[in-house]
Parts: sequence; C-alpha cells; structure tokens
Amino acid sequence: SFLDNILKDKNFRNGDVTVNYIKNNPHLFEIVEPRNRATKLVNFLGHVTINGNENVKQKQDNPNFIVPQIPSCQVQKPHAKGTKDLLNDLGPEAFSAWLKKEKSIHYTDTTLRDAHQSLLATRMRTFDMMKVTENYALQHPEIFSLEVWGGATFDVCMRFLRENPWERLRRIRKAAPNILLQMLLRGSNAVGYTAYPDNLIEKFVAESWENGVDIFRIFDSQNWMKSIAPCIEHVRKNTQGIAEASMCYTGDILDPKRSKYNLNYYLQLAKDLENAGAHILAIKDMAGLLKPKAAKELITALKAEVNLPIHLHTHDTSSMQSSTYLEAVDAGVDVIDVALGGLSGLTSQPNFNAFAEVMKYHPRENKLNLERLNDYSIYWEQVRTYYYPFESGLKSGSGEVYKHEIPGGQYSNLKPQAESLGLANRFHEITDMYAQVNQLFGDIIKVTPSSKVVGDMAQYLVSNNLSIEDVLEKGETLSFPASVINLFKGDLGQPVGGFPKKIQKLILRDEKPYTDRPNAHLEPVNFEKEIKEFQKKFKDGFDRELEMTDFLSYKLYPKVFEEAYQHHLEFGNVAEIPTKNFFYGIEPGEEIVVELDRGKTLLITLISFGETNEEGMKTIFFKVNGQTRTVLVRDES
Ligand code: 3PY
Ligand code: ZN
Repeated sequence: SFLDNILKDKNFRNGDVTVNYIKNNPHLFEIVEPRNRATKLVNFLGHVTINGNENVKQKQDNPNFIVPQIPSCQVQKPHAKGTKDLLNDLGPEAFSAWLKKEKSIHYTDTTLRDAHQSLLATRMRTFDMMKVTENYALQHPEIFSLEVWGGATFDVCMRFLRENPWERLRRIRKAAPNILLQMLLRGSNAVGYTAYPDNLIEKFVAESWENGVDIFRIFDSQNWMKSIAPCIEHVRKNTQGIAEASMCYTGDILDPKRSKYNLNYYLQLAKDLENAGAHILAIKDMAGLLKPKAAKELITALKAEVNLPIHLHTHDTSSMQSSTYLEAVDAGVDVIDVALGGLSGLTSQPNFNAFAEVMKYHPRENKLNLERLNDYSIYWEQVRTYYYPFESGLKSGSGEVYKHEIPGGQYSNLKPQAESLGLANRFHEITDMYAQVNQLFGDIIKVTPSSKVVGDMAQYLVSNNLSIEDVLEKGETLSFPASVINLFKGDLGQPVGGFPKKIQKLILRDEKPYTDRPNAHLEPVNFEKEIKEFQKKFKDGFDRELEMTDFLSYKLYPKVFEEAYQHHLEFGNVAEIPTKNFFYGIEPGEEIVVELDRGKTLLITLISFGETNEEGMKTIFFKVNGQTRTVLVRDES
C-alpha cells in the first residue's frame, strides 16, 4: 500500500523528509502487487513456450529428462564447523599457516563454477544449486572450499540466465555458512574481458567479500605481476579473506626444448607472488597440461622454496589428470580442485567421488562421507539432462590438448562457435591453427581473455582460408579481429618476454603500443555521482532500491545489465522458474509450482492456446492459483 511504500522509502527512513517529500517522490504511489509479478512470470512462460528460449538453439523432440533426486539429509542445523569458521577464528595469515601444516589432502569442489562453465557453457541456474547446497554443506563440513563465483559465471548469470549474480552468491553463502566460498578473479580484468579502473576493481573485491566470497583466486592472463599484485592488495586491504595468487601453467617443464616456461620461471613467479602478500599459492593448469612427473617436480621445488600452502587446479581434457593429482599429493600439495562425478571429467575437473575413494587408506586420506558424496554426484548427473543444449558433444579425452593447449573452459565453447561460423567439420583445423597462432604470437599464456584472442585469430584464419604464411606475407592487407589488435597494443598487459616485434608491427601498423598497466589509462569511477544517476536511470525495473552491487554489475557489463533490466521489466524475476520450464516452456496440462519470495507460491497450469490474431499475437490460457489468466504473446515462431 501507499503507507508501506512510505515506510520502506529510503529518504523517509533517513529522515530526509521535506515539505515537498510526497511531490518529489511520485514512486510512492506505485503499488507493486503480486498479481503483477504473477502476470510477468506467466508472460515469460508463454513466450518461451511459443517462441523458445533464446539460449536454446536446437530443441530435441523427446529429450531424456530425469527428475533430479534431492539427497535426503538427517543432519540437524546448525552446520558443523568447517573452514569458514576456522578462517573467522584465525584470520587469513594464521589460517594459511594452519593449512600448510595439515597432513590430510584438502578438496575444493568446483561443481558450482568451473565444472559447469567447462561442460555446460556456464548455464547452470541458481535454482538447481539451491536445491542441494544447504544439505551438501550440512553433510560435508570437511570440504575445504566451494568454488561458486567469478570467471564467466558473472556475465552468463545476467546475459543468458537473467539472474542477479550477487543474489546467487548471497544465497549460497546462507546455505553454506560453514565452508569457505571461493571465486575466480581475472586480475585487472575482474570478471570481464577487458581492463577496468582500479577503484572499480577494489570496490568489486570489497563487495564480493561483503556478499560471501572468502577466497579470491587471482590470476592474470599473462602471469603479469603488475596485474596480480594490485588485486592481492585489494583483498588484503578491504577484506579478512584470503588472497590466493595464481600462476597459470603452460608449456611443459619436462621438455628441455621449451625453455620459456621452465621450472625456474615458475619458481621465480611463485616467490614474486609470495612477496606480494599472497596467503595461498595456486597452480592454475587451465588447459590440463601439467603431467604427473612435472607436477612432482614443480610441487617438490615449490615446497622447498616457497612458504605458502599450494592449491592445484587442473582440467581433465586429456583424461590423465587424476594421475597428476596422485603425484601432487605425494609431493605435498595442500589442496586440489575436483568436481562432483556427474559434472566432472573431460574439460571439467577430475572426479571428486572417485578420487576421494582412491585416497582411502592413503596416509593423506581426508575422511569424507563417500556414500553421501555419491548421492550428490547422482543429483548433478540427473540435473545435467535438462542442460543438453549446452553439452559440447565431446565424447572422450584428447591427447591433442598437449599440442593446442586450449583451456578446458574454451575448448567446449569453441565447438559451438565453430558451428555458428559454418565450420563444424573443420573443428580440428581450428584447434590446429590455434597452436600455430600461439607460436606466431610468441608462445603466450592462453587463458581468459588471451585465449579468446588466440581463438578469434584461429577462427578468422580458418574461415578465410588463410595460413600463417599468408599473415607473414600479406599481413598489411588483412583486417585482423579487433581483439588481436587490442592484445598487441597492450590492453591485456605484457606477455612474458614481450611481444614479437615484427608481428606486433604487422598487426598494429601505425597504432602505438604501450607497456604500462592498461588500468592506468582509465578514468577512476566517481561512485558518489554515478551511482545516483544509475539509481535514477534504472529505478523502475526491480521491486527494490538499487544497491552498490547492482551498480557494479552495470559498470562491469553496461549493455548486458541494460538488457537484463529490460528483461526484468517485462518478465520479472525468472530465477525461480523450474529449469525445464525456463528453457523449454510448459506443456498443456502441466502443473508447476513457482515460489515467489517470502514463501508465496504460484501454482501454474497451461490450459490451452488460442488463435494468433492479425497483429501476430497469440492468446494463451493459464490457470494461476485456481484463477484463469489470459496472456497475449507475440508469436515469433
Ligand atoms: C575464467 O577466467 O573464467 C577461467 O575459468 C579461466 O580458466
Ligand atoms: Zn579452470
């Protein structure tokens, strides 16, 4: 009601009430009622049913959906104490010392971030996460951390799922208060593909901590200290969380011919990260190139020379990476990244359930409830059936990965990209070209966003039937992808050993490159001024006052935020729609339950379709909580 609006109004609550208060605040008269929200949701369901979901390019006729079984849980709240409680008690420095002394191996579960990013194009919805996260945390307090945020999830949450990534984080935090939550942060690129002003990244780190992140896994796509060090500083200054600084692993330290990224290179980098204030050192093997014997050599050397706990991340693209983990465990690695069985393997992380079983009776076993752990693997296996449009189609491990060095998260994305360019049959030409482009660029580290640049160039060359020789011979006449020009200009920072000068000149022509931090070229954000403009511009979209986190989403992804806003205006909050209906709509006679906030639920049934009128609008008849609701949907089918 009007009175409710006044009581909820920020100006009123701040005592900011002048004679013209009511006149200046016309929004007080806008009464948002649940009926409005129900109508929007039903509109969305109608739209998807008639026109399909923009995410789903090809719908199967009889998909084999399996209704997910939510594991039962007899464990009572409160949650048993876990690593989050320990961090709260000890603070980051002492926590790091504790971890280093631990005998048993620790596990990070990547299911809610990297696993689905690498297998299902990052499309996992909060809806499916929230069904199990609380029980999972209740039953597995021994887990070191859950990787749940950052990387590509931030973008995809808004762009494709039309969700608020901050809300996802807050909900996971609430469901798992006892286990550390971790995110992936791309150094000067935050959770984006380009550099952002330093004060924006600092604010982003502070808010991420406030909303639930404990461990910040920081990396730079060129292992460039000038991009990593400021982020370590942001974490140390603005949070009581953990700065986990990463070395991206590429090449092969066992290969004497590949001396650029040799053991000494990694040891020096690790020391630099330690000196910059890291609490944990991560080895981020994004393409799964770290071979078992290399892991043994690298970790043994790091243990001897660096005084930090070591956290190892890999992707199982080759299918060999659990043997790397076994060697790493014997060499003293402290934490390893794994994914629950149903979302593990191939371009994702090695299988948590299987690895923990293999570790039974090992001197470094970490005792987990393996039976319950299997229930959760099964849950994700079943949930996965609803995500079939995002499967990469990859069927087996690949020995080629050692040659092309494509990161797991990119490999599964490159296939649909190639298909959309009409290059489906030439996928292996693209992966082959990827390796050649890497050599042309001077053997750079390939991880978001630099990996995207190498991929762009490879696709550009293959689709135009060009070879590396063509680039060298007639490069001046070619119009290279913008991302390639930006890379060579310095927008993603400086690679190890610098850019090859001749190629740089060929690509940039008259444009001048720079070698300082890209962020130094950006205007700092004026928070006070800009947030007011932001709140004004977007005030109508959500049934609440916009906050700093919304503003950050907007600053990081302005266009995506605008689209998500328009979507919200039209369809409301779609995060609670069951996944089947979100992607594929609703069938006549099907009855679904959608929870609105504060325990209100809607029981929705599709009754029938009417005709499409002359304006191209189709009538659809729904029943919502027993009452008939008619919606008109533009028929684009
Ligand atoms: C990301 O940046 O999203 C990655 O997962 C890189 O490996
Ligand atoms: Zn990864």
